Amino acid sequence: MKLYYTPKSHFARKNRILIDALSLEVELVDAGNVADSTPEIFANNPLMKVPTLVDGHQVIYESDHIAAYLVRKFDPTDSYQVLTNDVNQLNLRAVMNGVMTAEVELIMAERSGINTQHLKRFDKLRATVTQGMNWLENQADLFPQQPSYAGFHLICLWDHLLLYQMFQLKHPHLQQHIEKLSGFDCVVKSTPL
Ligand SMILES: N[C@@H](CCC(=O)N[C@@H](CS)C(=O)NCC(=O)O)C(=O)O
Repeated sequence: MKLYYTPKSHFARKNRILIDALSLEVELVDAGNVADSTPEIFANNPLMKVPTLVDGHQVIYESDHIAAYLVRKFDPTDSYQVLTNDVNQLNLRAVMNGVMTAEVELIMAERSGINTQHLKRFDKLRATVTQGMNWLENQADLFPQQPSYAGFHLICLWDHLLLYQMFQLKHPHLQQHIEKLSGFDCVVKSTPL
């Protein structure tokens, strides 16, 4: 299997942590510049995004679909609750994905030379991140105490926000979960530099 990723991609990191936690053999293929519009570097993902998983002739798009595919194939007991149907857990996942997407849009816009300040659309994306993080802080006790896919997701989101420094992180309840997860080997290995 091959995972097309970049070292800084927080979406791909969700898969990398899970892959390590399940001790799966997956070759990592660095897609390079994700701003490029060349489908080949994304394993022909028509959306031109990482991550993409290639398993023989099967190609899988979307980080959460990749996680579900790996768990269905290799982890029948679903050790990290990837396949949860719990509505609260799915809401956590939706908000984390929404915050990550809004942050990526801001980063990509600035990288392509757009000054995102004082533009209504980008103000909304900034508000999405701020409100999303505040919502997660208020729901922090929904995160499992044991290592879980929700926890892996949170640390990917958190470390990426720290890396790009567009937002202040003052979320003590989330921070407690982050500190616990930061000691987990599979998490440390993929920390973005
Ligand atoms: N919903 C997708 C989001 C993937 C995503 O946005 N990836 C970013 C990198 S972190 C990307 O490749 N962006 C390229 C672009 O938007 O042009 C997933 O969960 O896999």
